[in-house]
Amino acid sequence: MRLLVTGAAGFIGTNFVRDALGRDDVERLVALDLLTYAGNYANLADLEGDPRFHFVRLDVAAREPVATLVRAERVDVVVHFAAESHVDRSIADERPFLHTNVEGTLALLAAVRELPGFRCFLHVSTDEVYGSVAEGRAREDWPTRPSSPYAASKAAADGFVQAAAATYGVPAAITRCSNNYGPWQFPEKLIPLFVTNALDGLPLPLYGDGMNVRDWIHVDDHVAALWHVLSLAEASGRVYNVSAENEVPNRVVTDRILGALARPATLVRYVADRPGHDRRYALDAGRLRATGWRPRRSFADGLAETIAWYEEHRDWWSAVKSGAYRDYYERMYGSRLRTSRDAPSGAER
Ligand code: NAD
Ligand code: TDX
Repeated sequence: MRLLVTGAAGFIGTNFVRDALGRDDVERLVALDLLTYAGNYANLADLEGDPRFHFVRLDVAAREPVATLVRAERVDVVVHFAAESHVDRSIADERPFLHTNVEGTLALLAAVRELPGFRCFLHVSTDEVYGSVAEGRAREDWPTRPSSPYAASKAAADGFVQAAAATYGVPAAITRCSNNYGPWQFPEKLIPLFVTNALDGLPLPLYGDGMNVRDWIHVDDHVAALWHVLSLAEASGRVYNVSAENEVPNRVVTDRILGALARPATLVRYVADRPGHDRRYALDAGRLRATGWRPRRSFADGLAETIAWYEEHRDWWSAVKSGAYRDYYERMYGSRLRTSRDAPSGAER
């Protein structure tokens, strides 16, 4: 494979690239990333010694440079992670989400449309496109009902990938994965934020009543699912849900983090809810399971290992949580924490 991995310096991209370079079917790996606030070159710097690895700092939505790059590198597989990925930021300003998630995907699709020998555009999407799942588990044939600007931008990108497959015959597959956790996750997302705050004795800001449910999967299981989908050679724009079918309310995740770190429950602060907050995500991964993929990590083991990783990598997250992050944190949580409670309003803890 001659791979182009976009968003390579982000959370899942980093885990994917580090895994890819351990495989002998990877002849070339071009890692593209704009290095926004969420991208961190330090995650990949030690890979520069591998002659197969080439890092390029580029905006994925820059059509001409992207097209030139894929031609020059004779890319035959694209794994497209590059995105603005945080729901709260999309509520504050949707424009970067339209640019990167939609225009970036369109630029890549245009770049590979007539590329000789091109085999697969693997579009890494999300369970959020289905919206809140009141009952049962979302299947791939469910309609998309995005609640946040982030989810709307991902659903739009999914549509453009399917349209490119149908209209221009671009070989493509789409994966929709549930919430990931693991090493190198930017500490704006629930698990790394709460682990690093708890390590520093800072408040853990739980939204609403803390009973929203997320379907958690270890990033290694997501990465393995992506390789599995690439191996299926099913490139007609088909969608595959990726999930360990592991639904956990946020309060329970929080209690487990506090328990693992032996920190007091008094760190938990109930804050004003996220607008449009999806109550529950739950995916049916039957289609992918039927092809032989299985998640390997239990949530108990995966979460314990992840917490240990953050304990051992304080240098990494201390650097990430300095500078612009402090302004972000104050904007996102400052006034909410000042009006927070130690129990959800009108409910039992
Ligand atoms: P992340 O925010 O950690 O990383 C995103 C990366 O994209 C960063 O390195 C950033 O610098 C880069 N990027 C942003 N804008 C860019 C641009 N214009 N050009 C080039 N690079 C740009 O995100 P993540 O959690 O690693 O998610 C990766 C992908 O997986 C996203 O597409 C996301 O929608 C999807 N996904 C994530 C999860 C999850 O739980 N984290 C679950 C399902 C799907
Ligand atoms: O401070 C917080 N307090 C809180 O209660 C944060 C950051 C989150 N939460 C809640 C909101 C959600 O119910 O925790 C849950 C998880 O929140 P996030 O980590 O922000 O993830 P989520 O909104 O579920 O979206 C994630 O999963 C799907 C990723 O950010 C997406 O990129 C992915 O597509």
